[in-house]
Amino acid sequence: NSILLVTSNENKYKEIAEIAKDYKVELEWLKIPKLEIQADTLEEVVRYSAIVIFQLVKRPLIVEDSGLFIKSLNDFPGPYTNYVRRKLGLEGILKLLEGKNDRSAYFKTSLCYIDEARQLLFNGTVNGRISDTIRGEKGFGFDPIFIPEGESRTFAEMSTEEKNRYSHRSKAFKAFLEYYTNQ
Ligand code: ITT
Ligand code: NA
Repeated sequence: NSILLVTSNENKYKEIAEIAKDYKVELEWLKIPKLEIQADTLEEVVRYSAIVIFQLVKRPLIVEDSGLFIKSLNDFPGPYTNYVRRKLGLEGILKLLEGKNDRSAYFKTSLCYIDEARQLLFNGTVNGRISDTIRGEKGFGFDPIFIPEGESRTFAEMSTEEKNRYSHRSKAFKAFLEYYTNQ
């Protein structure tokens, strides 16, 4: 009775596997893209993906979608983070923030668990700021330009364990795993 974790992103899987070690839940990685709709919220994206994939595989599963929300850009790129990463990249974001004093931003993860009986949504966020330069080799995506509150290092300068102490993803998954293992 394991739960499928649906993601094409190996880094995500590694971060989540590290968290799940501390819980009596078995996660099985299903490495496929999650069929994303274009929507203005992460919640809508994961809900839809979960339903569509559940109809195909008919087993309990989790999908998650994450995004970077930058305050001085009116929370852009948010649900469009993937697209912006591919089209503008890290340098593109740094360019958009040139001359702006407020570099605050947050990462958010929405995860959807679905089985025969129910659909559950959990969120996690981490506040922080966009760095002035690209720093660090670890992690993925926008990690080299995101500094969580209370740190001077970017996520890309931290080990998986350290990132998990702060991250949006670890908060969302811990909330789910607490709920799921205590029901
Ligand atoms: P899925 O198969 O799970 O969809 P993905 O890599 O496409 O994998 P998302 O759509 O959730 O994942 O990610 C949206 C974008 O946000 C993408 O460009 C990621 O690189 C970036 N991102 C997500 N989580 C991140 C994190 O923890 N740190 C840095 N960037 C992140
Ligand atoms: Na996405």
